[in-house]
Amino acid sequence: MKLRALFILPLAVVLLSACSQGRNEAASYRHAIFHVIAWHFGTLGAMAKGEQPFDQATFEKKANILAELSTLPWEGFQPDSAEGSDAKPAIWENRADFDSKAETFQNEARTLARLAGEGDQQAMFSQVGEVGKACKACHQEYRKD
Ligand code: ASC
Repeated sequence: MKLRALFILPLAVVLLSACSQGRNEAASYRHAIFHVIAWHFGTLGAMAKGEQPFDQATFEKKANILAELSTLPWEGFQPDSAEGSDAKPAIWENRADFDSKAETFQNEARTLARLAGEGDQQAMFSQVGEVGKACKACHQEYRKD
């Protein structure tokens, strides 16, 4: 009996962690999207701060990519997918607030893409700040440190 437990316990641990990995496909999905978002937003931020030379075509392209990407992570916030991720359970306790912050981020990203198309540098750079604020608003409340 003892010997059997010796084999069954580790097996149970492996199976359970495989299950939770499966469940956290949702977390992996949203994490991947946020990673790509951070990559493109990083360039936009660097241009807005003068840390990287401004290039209209690059800015516009990345602003458009960002607007598209901003719509993608949310389906990854499925119920019971907080575990093992940076997402706080508060997301699922305050879902309406979380959704409205997600909506704000998408709106700000869309505005940035529109402004990028219009080519007014000052407006574009200041809108990068608004997008950053929208990132931060959600991270402060709903992402673990
Ligand atoms: C990023 C990034 C964030 C946000 C945030 C904006 O590029 O990875 O989490 O911008 O810093 O305030």
